[in-house]
Amino acid sequence: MPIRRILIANRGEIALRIHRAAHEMGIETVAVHSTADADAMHVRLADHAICIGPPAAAQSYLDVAAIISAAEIAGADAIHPGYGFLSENAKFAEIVEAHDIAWIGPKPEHIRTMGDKVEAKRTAGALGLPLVPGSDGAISDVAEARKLADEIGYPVIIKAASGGGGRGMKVCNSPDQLETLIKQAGNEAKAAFGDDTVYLEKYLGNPRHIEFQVFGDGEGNAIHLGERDCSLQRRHQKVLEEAPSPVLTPEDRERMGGIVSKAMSDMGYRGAGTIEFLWENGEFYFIEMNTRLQVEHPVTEAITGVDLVREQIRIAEGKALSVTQDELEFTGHAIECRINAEDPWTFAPSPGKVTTYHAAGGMHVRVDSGLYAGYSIPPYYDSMIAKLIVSGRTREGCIMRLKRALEEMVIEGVKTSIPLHEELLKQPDFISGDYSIKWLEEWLAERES
Ligand code: MV4
Repeated sequence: MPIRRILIANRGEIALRIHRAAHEMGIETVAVHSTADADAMHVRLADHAICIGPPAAAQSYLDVAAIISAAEIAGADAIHPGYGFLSENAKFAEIVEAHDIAWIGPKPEHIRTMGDKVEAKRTAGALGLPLVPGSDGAISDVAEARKLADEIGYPVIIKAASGGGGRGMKVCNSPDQLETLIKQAGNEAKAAFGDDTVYLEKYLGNPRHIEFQVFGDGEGNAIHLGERDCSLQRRHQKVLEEAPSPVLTPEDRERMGGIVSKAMSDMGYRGAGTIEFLWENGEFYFIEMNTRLQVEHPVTEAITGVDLVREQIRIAEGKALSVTQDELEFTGHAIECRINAEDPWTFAPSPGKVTTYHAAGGMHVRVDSGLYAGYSIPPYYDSMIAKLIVSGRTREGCIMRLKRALEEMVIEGVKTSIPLHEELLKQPDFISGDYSIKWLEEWLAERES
């Protein structure tokens, strides 16, 4: 069924990104926003805007009844959840579909499966993805966990089944800490997620985070769009992402891409997904799957030429994937810098009024941002205010272009992470591509001293 009017259940740059894709397809948009976002760029651009509540996300962007009511009142025939907020809430997806509104996202059952990290791992294993050695499912007793940890060798890591994104993890270096850490992890998981289920894995000491973009039509056709290297993170927040990964060969890509797309085809996956791996010494280990569009999707768009949001909308309309695997080509390189309203070195949030704004431009430069001069960045939400994405034929050329683009970018009135990116681009380890998930925090700690 063709979609005529999409309700965008999100805010910020991603709401604008969805609006743009919709309008390029001749589809109307409905912005739903909190009182704090009344002056947001995407609210101004949308065809219809409905205020759904106060600033607190729980009473606006997470208020299912308010969003469904808005969709009914505005006559929206589809909902795009963006990322974060309700995007990986299986119950919300079910409610949307029960109201005969197209859900621009994966099947609710797949969102639910992948949201439970134990289920996700079991499913991934059954589909033939390589796993980190560890417990087969949840840990049910300490003696069993001890036996397993002895077999696979220390250090091991204890993770919460409901966690993800690094929440509720404990690294255990020796058998005498195991019982305490399992109990601690369970208690913390219970308090944070209302579920004390934990599982155990071999702890990888110095991996890279490499994720594959996948797409399915829900009928057994699936493709991969290559990988992104997201190893540069601080406290589980990605800082800079690039595609392709500096460490993969075209053969590695083709092999892993083949494995992930076969897996998605076998499960009948629908829509956009990201399969996260840790990569160490040339081996991939599945850790999680995200059943949504990701912040860093533009680097994939840059090297494939595929508009991922357009593709999501087409699939929700019941159309086929617009490209086959054979037609897809990976061309050149792309890097994204996440620009946050925060102190570049202390990371303290810096909301407030943007007095001057000038976006970078020029060849192969993309800025995804709802900023404008006079806009007030509200203090209630994520601090990311812009994404700067550059592409080029080579990684070296990309880095040069990124330096030039950062130089051009002017954001006054608030502090931003632009100076952090400028320093990062000068680091020999970054330039050579020789970095793991530990690199950024180690570099920041070194700078401190
Ligand atoms: C790990 C790991 C080492 N070994 N699992 C963190 C987020 C969550 N998605 C999985 N995470 C990790 N799982 C094993 N078996 C190290 C991390 C990890 C990490 C992973 C990706 C990117 C940044 C990270 C930072 C710290 C720890």
